[in-house]
Amino acid sequence: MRKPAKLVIATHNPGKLREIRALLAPLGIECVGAEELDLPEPEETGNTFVDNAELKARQAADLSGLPALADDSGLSVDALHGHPGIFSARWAEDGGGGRDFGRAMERVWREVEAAGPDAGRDAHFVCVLSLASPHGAMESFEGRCDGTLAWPPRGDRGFGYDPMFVKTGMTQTFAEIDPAQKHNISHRADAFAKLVAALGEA
Ligand code: ITT
Repeated sequence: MRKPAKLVIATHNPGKLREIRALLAPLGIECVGAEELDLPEPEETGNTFVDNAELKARQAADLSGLPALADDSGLSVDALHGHPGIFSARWAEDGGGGRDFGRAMERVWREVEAAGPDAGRDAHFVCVLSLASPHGAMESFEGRCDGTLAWPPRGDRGFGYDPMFVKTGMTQTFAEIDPAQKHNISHRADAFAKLVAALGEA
């Protein structure tokens, strides 16, 4: 796919929107958020990160008539056989239409402790970025960031599970470091580098 002049960022998550805008800024692409266009939030019916990223990108491209970039991401914990994974946002649902990541992180930690000390504390974030054209083309790029879980959660920057995630080789959580640093080393940055390389080759 060629580098688009204008792109819909097909997410309703303000934390992701901030990060994707920062990643796209150097590319000189005009970005518009899904909420600015009043696009509905699709139901994530897929069984994989790729399925869900592609269904979000496809819906936004079809409804807006513009190329659309969607992100499906999550935290996969080894001791929980990859959970919450694609259910990362759903583990935070508070029953009243909102999200409570404090509660979601507590559930992760509770289940990790229940798995016992031998299960370890390793985890990784996954991010799939899907770029859909309104004419039917679709390309997806997967990024990953390995690390370990920290408890209790630390830091008030970032979003989602950032306060309990320490990237391998680091000591601070993703919620303690400067967001600009996270943008260089995260699962989203990894996927984004692959996307940019593919656009450069088009
Ligand atoms: P959209 O579908 O509208 O993009 P969402 O929040 O529902 O927003 P996902 O279904 O992809 O997105 O859910 C992924 C969840 O995983 C997200 O809500 C975060 O809490 C978590 N997550 C993803 N990337 C993260 C990151 O960089 N840091 C911390 N948590 C992250």
